[in-house]
Amino acid sequence: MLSRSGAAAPAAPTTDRCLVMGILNVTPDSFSDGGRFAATTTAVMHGLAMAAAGADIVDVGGESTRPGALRVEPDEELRRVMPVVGELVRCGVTVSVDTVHAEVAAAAIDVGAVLVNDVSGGCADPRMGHVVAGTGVRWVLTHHRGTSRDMYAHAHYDDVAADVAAELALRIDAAVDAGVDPGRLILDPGLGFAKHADANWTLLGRLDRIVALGPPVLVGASRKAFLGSLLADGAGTPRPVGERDAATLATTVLAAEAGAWGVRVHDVAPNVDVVRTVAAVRAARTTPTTGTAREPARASARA
Ligand code: PMM
Repeated sequence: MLSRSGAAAPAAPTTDRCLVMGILNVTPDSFSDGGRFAATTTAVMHGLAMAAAGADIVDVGGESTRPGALRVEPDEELRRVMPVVGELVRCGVTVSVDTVHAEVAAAAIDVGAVLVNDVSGGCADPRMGHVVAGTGVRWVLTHHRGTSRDMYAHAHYDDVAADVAAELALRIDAAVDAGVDPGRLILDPGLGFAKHADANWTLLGRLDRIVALGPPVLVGASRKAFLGSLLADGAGTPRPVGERDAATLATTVLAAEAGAWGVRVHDVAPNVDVVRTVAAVRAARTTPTTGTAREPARASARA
């Protein structure tokens, strides 16, 4: 597949373990790191730091998706993300673009982004499927209902794992109808998107339902509000965003153990340690061992 500029589309990384996608929000108002990386230079430095810490992909986004956030026009989003995407690619970093706008996706792909992370699951911009089909990049379809402004009005499920799986299956069909190679799709249960805490916990516990759909699965739990609520203090005040990383690591263990393709996280280095550890355990399960090498010496036991 060729990008619009005619270059061969680079491949997204593959490894024998769950991938780690580092979050780079180039926005003034993201819930977790709002404003910290709004300046291009700071953002690029943070992206490079995440890559150095072991991120397999750096996910650059220019529009906050926190509940109640207003939509950003594509022109403003382009202004925010393009210098960062371009510079990170130039430095050899594997980059995805977190956008629901086809125009932004196309521009990012043109300078070397290898993956479109679309939190609308292809619903926000009907041209997105065409862009993805034409360039051959990977496309994350995230489960959502409504928009950031009204998502909680739609947060009602009969059986959240079954409902999310069924709705993601419809998004796969729509993507394939738009000409996208199903092998390029990645699914995301969309934790926090039109989901209250109980729904997020259920989905984390039933990731097998999403994995069973077939495509690789990405999980984004990092520092989200449901972790803050769980860890609230005695007065009911949620744990601050910056103090949710241990809980995030627990979700990474669960996701990797459930066979997720990747986790989208803020604090890259410890999450890389986690996915490597889970991979070692999973590999050990399938590798027969004789036990002779590590058995304690019997002589001393007999003495
Ligand atoms: N969450 C956010 C933004 N983008 N993309 C995917 N694929 N999955 C997510 O769960 C997801 C996302 C919101 O969180 P942030 O403000 O920390 O980026």
